[in-house]
Amino acid sequence: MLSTSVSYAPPLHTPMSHSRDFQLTGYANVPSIFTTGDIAEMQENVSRYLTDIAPGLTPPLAIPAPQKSEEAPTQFIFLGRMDLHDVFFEKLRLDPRLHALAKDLLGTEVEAQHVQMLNIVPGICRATPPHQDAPIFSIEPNHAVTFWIPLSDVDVESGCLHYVPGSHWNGYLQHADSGTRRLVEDEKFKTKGVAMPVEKGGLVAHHCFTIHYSSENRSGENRWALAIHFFPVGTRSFDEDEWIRRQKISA
Ligand SMILES: O=C(O)CCC(=O)C(=O)O
Repeated sequence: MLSTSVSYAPPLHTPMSHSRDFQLTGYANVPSIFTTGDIAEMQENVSRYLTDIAPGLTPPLAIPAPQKSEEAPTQFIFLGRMDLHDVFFEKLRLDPRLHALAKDLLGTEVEAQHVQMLNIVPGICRATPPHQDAPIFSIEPNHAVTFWIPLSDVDVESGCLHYVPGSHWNGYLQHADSGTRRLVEDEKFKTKGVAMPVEKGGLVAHHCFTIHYSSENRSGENRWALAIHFFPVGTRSFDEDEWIRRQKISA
């Protein structure tokens, strides 16, 4: 029998702390949800998709990067609705680990909507500017989570996401000058974000009102990340103009 009592500090990231972080800050950093084998399989299937499927698709389902020269091979910066075009990505959309996490974060039964791929090609693509996902989704209730799953370790140097803590509390923010309703004022928010490096196998999750952006990719390698969106069961979707009309816009 032990003569001294030992107290153990709770682990830094329990599922409880993910949902608490998400509610308080509008995001959560979830390490090691996938195994090394899972990520290798995702990488193989993304390569196959890029070779066999993407060249037969047109924007917005596959968006090529601007070509540096006519001879340069096509590089894609965005692949949309991969779950509709390939059974591997349809299975990923239904992954029970992701569903359990999304249900916990949103506090309700969920449906996964889209599997997308986002690439920042170094030297060609700009960093992703600050924005909220809500106007892109155009849904009610405005309660959704994006899982962002990089296929390699990402840090500030290679274009990780940055989140503005607590920004989800303010609802929809329109940027008067941007010419697009999807962006919020760049400079103001770029100093407020917290960098979210992710190690391969982990993901970051953000609420649809959380302001987020990426850093530039200076790594010399493509920065591939999958994004999957989860909405509460029964969510209604609107035309974007109609959705905008329905919002109360925060200053
Ligand atoms: O991959 C990126 O740089 C941006 C991703 C993003 O904005 C999103 O998934 O909501």
